[in-house]
Amino acid sequence: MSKALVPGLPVFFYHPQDAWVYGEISGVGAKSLIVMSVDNGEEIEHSVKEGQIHPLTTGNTLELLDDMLKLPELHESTLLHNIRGRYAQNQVYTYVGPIVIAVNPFKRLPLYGEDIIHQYRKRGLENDLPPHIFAIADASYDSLLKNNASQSVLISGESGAGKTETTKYLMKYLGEVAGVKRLTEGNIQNRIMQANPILEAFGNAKTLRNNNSSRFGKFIKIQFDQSGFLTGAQITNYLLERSRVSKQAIGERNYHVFYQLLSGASAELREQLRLQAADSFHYLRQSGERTEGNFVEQEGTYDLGDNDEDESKNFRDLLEAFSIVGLESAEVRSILRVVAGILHLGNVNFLLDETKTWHTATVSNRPILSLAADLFGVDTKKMEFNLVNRRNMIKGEYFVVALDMQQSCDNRDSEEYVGLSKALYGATFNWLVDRINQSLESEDPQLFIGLLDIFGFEAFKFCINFANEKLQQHYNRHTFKWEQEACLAEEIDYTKIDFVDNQVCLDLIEKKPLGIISLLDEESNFPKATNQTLLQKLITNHTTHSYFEKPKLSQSAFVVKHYAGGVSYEVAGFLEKNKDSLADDLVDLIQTSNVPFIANLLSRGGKKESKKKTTVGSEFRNQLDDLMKLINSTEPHWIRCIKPNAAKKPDVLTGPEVLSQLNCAGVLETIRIRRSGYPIRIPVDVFYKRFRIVFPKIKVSDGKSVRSAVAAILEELSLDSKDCQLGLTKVFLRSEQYTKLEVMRSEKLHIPAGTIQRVVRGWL
Ligand code: AD9
Ligand code: MG
Repeated sequence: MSKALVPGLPVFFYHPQDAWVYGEISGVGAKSLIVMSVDNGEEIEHSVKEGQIHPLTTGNTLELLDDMLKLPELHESTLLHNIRGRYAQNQVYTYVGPIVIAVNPFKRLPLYGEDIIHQYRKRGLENDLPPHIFAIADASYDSLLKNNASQSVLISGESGAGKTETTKYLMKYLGEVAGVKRLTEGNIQNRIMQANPILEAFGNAKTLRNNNSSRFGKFIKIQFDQSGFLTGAQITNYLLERSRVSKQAIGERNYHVFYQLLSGASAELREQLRLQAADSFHYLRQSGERTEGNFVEQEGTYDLGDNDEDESKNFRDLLEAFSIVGLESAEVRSILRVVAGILHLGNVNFLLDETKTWHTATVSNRPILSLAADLFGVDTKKMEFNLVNRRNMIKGEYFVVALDMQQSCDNRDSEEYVGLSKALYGATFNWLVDRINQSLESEDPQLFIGLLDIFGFEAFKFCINFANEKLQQHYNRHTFKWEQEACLAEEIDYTKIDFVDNQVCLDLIEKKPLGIISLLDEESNFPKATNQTLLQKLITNHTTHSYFEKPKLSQSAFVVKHYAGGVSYEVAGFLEKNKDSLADDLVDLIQTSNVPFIANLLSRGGKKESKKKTTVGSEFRNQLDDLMKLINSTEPHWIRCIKPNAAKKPDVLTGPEVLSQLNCAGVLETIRIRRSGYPIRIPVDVFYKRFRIVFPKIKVSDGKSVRSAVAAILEELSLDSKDCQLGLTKVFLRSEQYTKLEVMRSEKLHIPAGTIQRVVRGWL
């Protein structure tokens, strides 16, 4: 047993349920230590192995800090202690330098009112206010104006961590502080905010992990003119989870809009759309989750509400949002027709056609089919024909092939294929995003603050992990590589930090022509390919790749070693999920609709015309490329959302879960690198201009260069090289030294304390 571990020593010890807990050594045994902790005033004794003890060597480690870069001692335990202690005091936000860690409170805190918004205005990140996401919003708005440069706020975290709520608060902040130039544009803030209930009705659903889970990713650009007035917004959406329309896991629900419509439709609308109780619709009743009424609030949680009354209100809110965003009533009617039509289509069943010799299918409940066909505005007979037959082109001639039960079901919907209901729903969602964008279009779209509310779920798990890998690279590069490279370029001494760039892993996924996505596409276009041939190709090409593994126990999976750990992908369903196309016959059918909105729904962007069909994988890769280009053209800010417990309860924080999220988000690494480097860098000329007033005797005019004048200033200050270094073009400083300099300058200028501004944010 180590000598240092003596009774009386304060320590953090690892506890399987709570992760790191504070205690005091009370006894030393041969193989373990006795540690006492206090919980609710009660002393508890633990037997702990030496390797699971982290002694507190600095006196004040238990103090809770706003900014974890200032933690006197850096370790998982101190980090968790800080986050946990603050959370217990309802301080859900904590800085890691310019990054905000946001722990979901799962209860309404009085943190977002207009008074609070105005407190944070013009205060940036350096202020004496408690850490807040509004400080990030303010810093980005300020940088947008000062540097005339677009910004992005990248919000990450697992499902239910609070990304979407955070995004909405940021939108609220920006709308509130930016204002509009002309009163006629006065309602642009409102229109932007009202995009949310629409997107959430159609794109969010109750899952086991989050009662209001976003089943798509989004990047929303809030646009400003050069004077900072709000001018508009544009939304890009990513990978809506369409499979939810026809199937949900036990305990989960379909998209909110279905329940809202059924609860909230007027008698007239119910009649027009032939609506019935929710549990008469196959798409709404299979998951066993409540469809109407009798929703019981679990103790201690609060919710958006999904009982009948709440859903009716949500429906009224949705209709109001449609109208504020500017949808015409004919458009709204058409959308609701599609939504209701999809529900009826889900009830269409097939049976084997006894009149045929082969296993061909026929529709077993024509009256239901005719309800769906009427709502879609297409001919019932034609619709039936197209569901159970397919036209194949062979040598320039069309042949009609009768489909079997499975193929007909695939045409309606099925786990892996797009099918008619999913295609119509997905297209409606895209149409809505386009329509909202039209309504929020800006005349002056140059400058924007982009808010990325990325996926916290795993629809096509492979694509989502790919996106996260990309974003992590951006984050790594920004935080780590730039730190190092900037120092090297400036020829200043910089302790090298081990840095692993994940480009090699990304190459495995996205590089052409042999990356996983390319091979997936190749197989998707090859008629005889199967998921097994895909797997074989992947193995043949990548078996020696350092980020690829063939699992020992499975013949049907491959492993990619992502930054957050290895993930095993079962290839079953890969080819099917990658195909984005609905049978041509069904597209043609929908185009014959007598409802113009519906007739145009599936032919957006002339996609159907192109010979080679796009695949989900390559379309996503392109979208992601565009997104990364866009983000790279902005000054980035990060908010890392943390889910404190899986039960969605307030005032509960489960240590191991939080720790693993902090690790995944790279928080520990960030602290290490930032603390070991120089967080402040100022170009020498800016430095000289700003601080020469403190040292009036040092002048450039005496034949000196600006840099040597700055060197003379630094010499006057006699700073240690640990605290400050002069690079070729920049001065590198630790925050404390910089603050001291600003104080000296303010004293010279007789600026009252407290109004010192940090001029350097743009260069950080
Ligand atoms: V998912 O990836 O879309 O499944 P998100 O977006 O990360 O997930 P969301 O923002 O939807 O999570 O938050 C989940 C729930 O946590 C919300 O419905 C609220 O009930 C709760 N939440 C989140 N943030 C806050 C907050 N700042 N204050 C109060 C919050 N409650
Ligand atoms: Mg969300």
